[in-house]
Amino acid sequence: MVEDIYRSLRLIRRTEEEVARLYPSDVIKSPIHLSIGQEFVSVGVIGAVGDDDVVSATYRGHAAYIAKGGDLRRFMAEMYGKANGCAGGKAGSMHLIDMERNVLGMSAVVATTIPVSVGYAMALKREGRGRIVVCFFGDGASEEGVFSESLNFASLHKIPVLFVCENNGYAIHARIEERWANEALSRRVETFGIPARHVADGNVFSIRKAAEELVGYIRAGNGPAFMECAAYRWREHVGPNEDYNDGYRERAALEAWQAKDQMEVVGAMLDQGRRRTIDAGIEEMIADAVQFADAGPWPEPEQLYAHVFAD
Ligand SMILES: Cc1ncc(C[n+]2csc(CCOP(=O)(O)OP(=O)(O)O)c2C)c(N)n1
Repeated sequence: MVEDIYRSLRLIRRTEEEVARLYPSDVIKSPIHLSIGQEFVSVGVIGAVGDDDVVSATYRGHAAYIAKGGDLRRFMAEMYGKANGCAGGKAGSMHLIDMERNVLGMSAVVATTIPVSVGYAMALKREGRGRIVVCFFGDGASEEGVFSESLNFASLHKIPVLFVCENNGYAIHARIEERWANEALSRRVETFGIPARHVADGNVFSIRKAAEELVGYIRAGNGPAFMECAAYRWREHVGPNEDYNDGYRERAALEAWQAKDQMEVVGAMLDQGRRRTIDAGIEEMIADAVQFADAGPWPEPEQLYAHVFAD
């Protein structure tokens, strides 16, 4: 298990670092919202569900896509806007989808994937095979009205969905202290009759454990559950750079999170020879994905009109 967690953390981190490195060359045709530093939330939670379970996320969704086993070649080709990308080159970084791996999709419109996830989970409940949806979103998304509506509906109808709030303390540049009158998000969620956990220690194993417990609760037919996971966005809101000179946050906070970087913490638990082998394999995968993206064809203009309406 430790090795799997490390591999996933490392693959996400290195893939995003490669995306950031390539970005200034303009081969990437999409805005990017990096999850560097926050990967452990996706890795911990998704480790607690099975391949048949379904995951949705936000425009900051690379980590969830990759942790769920989304195709890395098609991921990179999507960044490049190529026809062999996971959404044919039309979606870019913010709308990743891979239904073969049960990645339901991401959206740039804050909180919109929350009701979509509830709807999909309702269909899974009717299907009756015990599958669940994991729905990732940010602290900012929890301020949208549709969040409360979705909690109420899911609780009322016992919908099998695990809501996961990645609380990185910012909505773009607005600090949470300026936005929330009361920080007790988990207690607010509990008032909907939904069990809620707050994992504040930034530890991937704590997240995995809490997720396993809540997934068991959901699979037993009890309805939805909720997790709030403290995290920190290391890079700027959108783009490949750092932004510690913008005046809205201090580098000291970054350094505190970097000191407990889960990729390094979990990596140190492995045999170091084994770790080097894993790392080398990951570099090969990423180089292969970049080559695939580079060589891919552009979409034909008429593809603009495909997939706009459902038949
Ligand atoms: C409905 C809607 N309102 C506003 C925006 C502009 N916007 C883009 S990202 C963002 C902040 C969201 O913060 P959070 O949900 O905490 O996610 P994070 O970026 O921290 O991962 C806002 C307000 C949007 N994309 N969609």
